[in-house]
Amino acid sequence: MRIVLLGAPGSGKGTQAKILVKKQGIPHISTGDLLRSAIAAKSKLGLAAKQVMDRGDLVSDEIVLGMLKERLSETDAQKGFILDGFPRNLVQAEMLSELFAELGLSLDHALLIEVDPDEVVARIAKRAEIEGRSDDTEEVVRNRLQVYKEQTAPVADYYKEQNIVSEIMGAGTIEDVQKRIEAVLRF
Ligand code: B4P
Repeated sequence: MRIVLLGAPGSGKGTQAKILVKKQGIPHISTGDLLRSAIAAKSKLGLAAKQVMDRGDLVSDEIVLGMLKERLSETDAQKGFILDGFPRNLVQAEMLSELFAELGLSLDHALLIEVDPDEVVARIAKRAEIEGRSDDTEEVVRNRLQVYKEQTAPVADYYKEQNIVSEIMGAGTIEDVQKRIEAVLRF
């Protein structure tokens, strides 16, 4: 199964993806995690990405697509995957469609997790206290939400035209959201 998770920062994409990995037996591929690993490895790419991420802006499409292609070519991704954080804009959505066409693959589900913006800010503030991520400060989170509204929200419409979007209410506990996702995937 090939799934794309869509939703604002803090909507629970990464959180739900980690649970789905266990249930579906397919890997979780997060472009945010791939970028954070590049930063931790202090690679040239990572250093360039860090400056962009610390502002809450999007890293260049070519860099992210390059990393993603490499990850998708690994053995564990051949049986399917949960894509988290990609595509982040319409250009990336088109790049993904082209890549899938080349590989003869198709997407089964685009799950759009919907959460109220105030809830998102509160969740990320809580994570900031625990993890101290440099892009989780209030000012940067507000920019990430603006970038989501302008650049990422249209991706849901792109997939709606393909009739593969399921809207998931992201309010409630992590378990509540998980149950809603499972109900959709059963069909
Ligand atoms: P990401 O790593 O994708 O960060 P995110 O949007 O905050 O999502 P994440 O998955 O971490 O959080 P979640 O909602 O699960 O991106 C970071 C940056 O990387 C971007 O700003 C950008 O610069 C760059 N980037 C990534 N992909 C890119 C791309 N394709 N192109 C260009 N740039 C890219 O969870 C948030 C918090 O909420 C957690 O603490 C969690 O515990 C909590 N939570 C989740 N569900 C909850 C619930 N139901 N109730 C209460 N709390 C909940």
